Amino acid sequence: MERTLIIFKPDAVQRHLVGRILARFEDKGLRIAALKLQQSPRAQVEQHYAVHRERPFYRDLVEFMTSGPVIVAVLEGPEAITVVRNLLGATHGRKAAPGTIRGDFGLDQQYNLVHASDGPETAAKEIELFFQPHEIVSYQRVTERWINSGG
Ligand code: 3AN
Repeated sequence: MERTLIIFKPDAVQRHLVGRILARFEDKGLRIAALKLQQSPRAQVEQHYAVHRERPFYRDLVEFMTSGPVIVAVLEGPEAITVVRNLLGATHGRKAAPGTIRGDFGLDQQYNLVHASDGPETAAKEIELFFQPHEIVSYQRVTERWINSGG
């Protein structure tokens, strides 16, 4: 089992797409382990995107991510990090394959709807940055054995 952090960015909230996108993650069989709406503090966003600090789009990105509320979530499942990245598609909405979330819902590079962790180390760091341990819930669904045979 893996955990990954996702952020419904301000464009997803403003465009009323959160429910439809969250449904895709649920449809896939991923388990919601944590979920909350927040107005992100600037310092938290700066830390989250620290790897992009030197990139020309960094300031705009921080402005965008603090421009309105976001919904942050932890999703759980086998190989959840890769599974979620594949569901999202390429960074740029215009290049993302049809059938992916970005491919179906967006045309833009910055307004690309959802962030998702890109590896196990970043996932652990990002989950710690956005959630207190008590906000993450471990539980079994009654459908579990029909979703994951262990293979
Ligand atoms: P991803 O979200 O696919 O992991 P990253 O980590 O390369 O993409 O970029 C982080 C965020 O920075 C993207 N989600 C997007 O909002 C923004 N971004 C990336 N590249 C650009 C760019 N060239 N111009 C503007 N914004 C960008």
